[in-house]
Amino acid sequence: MEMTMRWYGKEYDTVTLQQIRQSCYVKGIISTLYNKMPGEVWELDEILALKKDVEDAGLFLAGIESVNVSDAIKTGGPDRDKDIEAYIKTLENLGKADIHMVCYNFMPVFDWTRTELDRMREDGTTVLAYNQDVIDSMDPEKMFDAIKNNMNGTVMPGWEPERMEKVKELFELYKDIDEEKLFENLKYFLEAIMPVCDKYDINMAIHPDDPSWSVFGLPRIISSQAKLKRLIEMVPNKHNGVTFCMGSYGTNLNNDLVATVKMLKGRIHFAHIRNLRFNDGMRDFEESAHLSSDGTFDMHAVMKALYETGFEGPIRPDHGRMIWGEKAMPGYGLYDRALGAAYLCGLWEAIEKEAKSENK
Ligand SMILES: [Mn+2]
Repeated sequence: MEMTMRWYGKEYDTVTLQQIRQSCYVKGIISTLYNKMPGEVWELDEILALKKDVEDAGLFLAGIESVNVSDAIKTGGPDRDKDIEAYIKTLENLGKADIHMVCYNFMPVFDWTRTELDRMREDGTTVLAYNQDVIDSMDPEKMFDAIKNNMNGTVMPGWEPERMEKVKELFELYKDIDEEKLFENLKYFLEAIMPVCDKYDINMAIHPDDPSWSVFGLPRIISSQAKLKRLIEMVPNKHNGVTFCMGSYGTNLNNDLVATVKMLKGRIHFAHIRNLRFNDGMRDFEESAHLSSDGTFDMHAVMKALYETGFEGPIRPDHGRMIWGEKAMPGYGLYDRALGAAYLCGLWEAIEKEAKSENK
């Protein structure tokens, strides 16, 4: 595996590349071109400029999160083919820049959903949290305002103001889209882009729905082992893979994380590792520290499953808590993600050394 950290670019991130490098545990950067709208082509020189920034800091660009998919592609609208053409051109330019992992999602209207961005824990740290009662009583159009007022003055990916101003229109756009239709549109998209992925060896890594169930009545298709099986079987190409986002699949306690990793052998191209603490079954949970004992998941078992299935891609500590008074984008401070990276590297080293000594 390659230990990485997500970085929001010079203009938006409170964390610098130099700070990330000094963590020592993190060698790779996951980033994107934040000025790009879905459907726009990424030019080669723009990609190379991002790559240069990262390399000048002594790090490497391990992949893109995300190249966003337009609503026309997700809904099968009139501009679908035009947008797919632009997407292919972008992939081609990424391939030319020697980038081989692209994360994306196929979620309608809302990206990830949380009801609190700064829930205070007993020790004074704050974390992102989800409460189903809040969602059940909320008008989806108010969701954006609730998120916006809690962003510490930053722009959260997936919650861009330009997009959220159009929430009503977006719901209208998806009104006839059910799970079947969404799967069909995803298949159409993947089949169209596979040739360019084959040519440049680009691993596509779809991000799961977060939380892994339907919110506000919208269809969500990347949420369980059965649906993941359908995804990888419907386009049987190794470049059609997934982001194993543990904190997203894990929101549904019925998802067996270790079994899911094993089932996805060879098709996990990117891993987001995070722990959750459940307070009221699945109706209320918060993003805990990475440490197994602070949350619900057995982090060692999941890392071991990744190791045993031969995972070699980029991995990143997912959201972190806000600790030591840091002011940053919720979930994306430096300190707790660095602690997470150190912990995950420690687990990996132990697992690897143990496996090698057993094989002697
Ligand atoms: Mn994730």
